[in-house]
Amino acid sequence: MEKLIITAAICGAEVTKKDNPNVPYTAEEIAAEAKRCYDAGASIIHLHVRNDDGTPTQSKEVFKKNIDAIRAKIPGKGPIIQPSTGGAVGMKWQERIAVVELNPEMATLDCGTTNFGDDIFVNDLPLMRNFAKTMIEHKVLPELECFEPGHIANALILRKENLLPGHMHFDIVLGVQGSLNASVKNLLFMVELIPPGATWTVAGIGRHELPLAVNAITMDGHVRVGFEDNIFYSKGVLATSSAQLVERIVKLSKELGRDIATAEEARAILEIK
Ligand code: KMH
Ligand code: ZN
Repeated sequence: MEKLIITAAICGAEVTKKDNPNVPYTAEEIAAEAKRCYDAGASIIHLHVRNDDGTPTQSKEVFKKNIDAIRAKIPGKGPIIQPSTGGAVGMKWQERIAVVELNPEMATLDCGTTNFGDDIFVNDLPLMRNFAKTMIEHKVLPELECFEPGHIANALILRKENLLPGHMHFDIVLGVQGSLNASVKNLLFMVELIPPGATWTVAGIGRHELPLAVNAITMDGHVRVGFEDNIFYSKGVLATSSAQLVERIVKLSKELGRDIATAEEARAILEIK
């Protein structure tokens, strides 16, 4: 099997220190958390950023401060940093996409509108085309976030329109309230829609993170864990760091006979030049 790419989603836009005091907010906290996850075996850092009071922001300047802090903490080329262009529900598309101007190696491209708890997370096809074009201009590899099967169909529309010319890497997010629920059956169904040559990772929300991750390890998929998706290590026990969740995936994957990709190996798998 291909080596396992572990993405650490260390911060998110919704979870707060009230939910888990270990959620990082400041650039210093985020850089330290990114380093812990990288040292534990994560090759991609999925990045949201916050104002110092913890409110989510898509400010390009704040992203730059956080990315610089991560790069300063980790010697060498370090992890693939994958900023979010999803941001938080309700943000304007102009603010969401601005981070791509920093030319990160990857960024998320959310592939369709979905219910998101009580809210609606808006990603219509014109917005997707606009984001995909901007990523082409800045040579950024999109991570195709799909919350339900129709989102994969949307990505394939963009592929046909030549707006996703590079390697296709899908992130199957299951268990967001109001969107497709998390089950192995739904994961299988989504995976079967993914075209040959593409890769995929799974992000199970809450208690679904671990079982879906273990299934992905055995299915030649990849895994995302971290506070954005899940704040617990086990029932009722808060995780001390997203790195604790990464460490467990490393342990389980090795037990299952699958080695962990370094950041350089992840770049090769994802065809990031
Ligand atoms: N915070 C969610 C509304 C992404 O990073 O692209 C969207 C999200 C997806 O987290
Ligand atoms: Zn995100």
